Amino acid sequence: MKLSIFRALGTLLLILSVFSVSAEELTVTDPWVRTAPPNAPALAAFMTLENRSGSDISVVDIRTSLSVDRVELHRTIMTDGMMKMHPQKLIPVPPHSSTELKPGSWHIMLIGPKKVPTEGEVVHLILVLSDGSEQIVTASVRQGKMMMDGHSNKQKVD
Ligand SMILES: [Cu+2]
Repeated sequence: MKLSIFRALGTLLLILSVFSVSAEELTVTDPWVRTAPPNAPALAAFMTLENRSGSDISVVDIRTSLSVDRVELHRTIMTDGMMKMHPQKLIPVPPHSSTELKPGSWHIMLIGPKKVPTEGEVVHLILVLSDGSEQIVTASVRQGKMMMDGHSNKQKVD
């Protein structure tokens, strides 16, 4: 009797591990959302994505617990001597390497927040990966440099 329960449990664990393979291959470190004034038109989220697998993984979409108009994937690139952000279709994480989302580089843009969260609050982000799997990330809201990466409150976010 006990044996069959263990066997059933083993089978269940096996099924669960098969379903979570892709999520485990992408490791997310230090997710955070940068503090912004209460009237900010957009918020930036950052984290480090590490791909431990031998194949390409990319983040193709983001959903969030925060009420926003939309979410975009951005990359800040130096253009004509100015740091400008460009919307991207995906954030690639090559095999056995990392992509760092940080000010002045790749980032997630939460556009049109109904209410800007304050320092210390948490924001849940769901990363939708290229293979259709999803990974939930809890980002804490904290201060970061504002002017380094082409974002300012005067800048148009579209
Ligand atoms: Cu941006």
